[in-house]
Amino acid sequence: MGHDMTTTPRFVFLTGAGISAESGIPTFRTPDGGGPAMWAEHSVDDVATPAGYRRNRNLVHRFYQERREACAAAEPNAAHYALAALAAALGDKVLVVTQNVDDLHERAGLPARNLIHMHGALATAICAGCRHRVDAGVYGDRCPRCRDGLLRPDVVWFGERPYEMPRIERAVRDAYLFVAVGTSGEVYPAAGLVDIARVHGASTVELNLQQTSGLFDETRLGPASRTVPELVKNLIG
Ligand code: BV8
Repeated sequence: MGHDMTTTPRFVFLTGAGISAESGIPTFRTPDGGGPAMWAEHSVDDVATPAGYRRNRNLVHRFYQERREACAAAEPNAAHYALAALAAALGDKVLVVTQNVDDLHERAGLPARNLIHMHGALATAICAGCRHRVDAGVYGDRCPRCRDGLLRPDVVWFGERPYEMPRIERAVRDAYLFVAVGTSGEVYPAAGLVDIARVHGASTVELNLQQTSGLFDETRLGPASRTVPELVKNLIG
């Protein structure tokens, strides 16, 4: 999944479920008008942990297949497009680290080299045995490479190591500006990135509907579809 970054990113964005809320994709913990929060409808233990997967693979496959379908029916919003425009203007100086597994950043035009899915992606499946990754794939199918393992959601569950942490931490350490968009800051190690940014001298900004913690230099309240384009306009004029 990795791409070597020829230039050290200076503008690092951490996005969470809130950036996709206005695209109609439910967030995890905060009912955002659209419908119930995701974890209000499904037990985290049953659908987002390795133990839950071992207990009932079909339930987990259905949960992620439903989210794939919801994601396919959703469209990127102005916040996703604004980050793609920023990357088009500033190239490798921009890195978006998303906790989201939807593909709305990609569909808004953000290049793969400017994006890290630290919690995985619905667009790919991975072999539970040999970790071979395939595009989409049908969960539960035999792995086309080892023919032994079964394809599982390519998603980082609780208790599993998030993807590309060394690259993410390096970028956050070197950032001028660290912006958290639409995340509750409840899940680690993602929620700890702002501390690393601040300790290494970055300016830190939170874009959210509500302030989540006092850890940011600045909190700008409002829907991401307004606050992200405004901030991008500040950055590229
Ligand atoms: C790990 C799966 C170790 C994919 C998810 C300290 C250090 C390290 C770990 C831990 C720690 N303390 C506890 C832990 C364990 C655990 C954890 O953090 N638990 C929490 C609950 C206490 N962390 C882990 O298990 C992680 N793994 O640490 O492994 C390790 C190390 C080495 C080797 C082996 C193991 C793994 C965490 C990843 C879990 N997977 N998802 C999926 O199904 O999607 S997490 C899940 O929550 C999502 O992926 C999501 O990314 C994440 C966070 O949610 P948010 O994106 O913030 O969404 P939320 O609904 O919470 O908030 C939405 C926000 O948007 C709100 O603030 C709202 O106000 C705002 N909003 C809404 N609408 C808008 C808006 N903002 C702007 N505009 C709007 N329109």
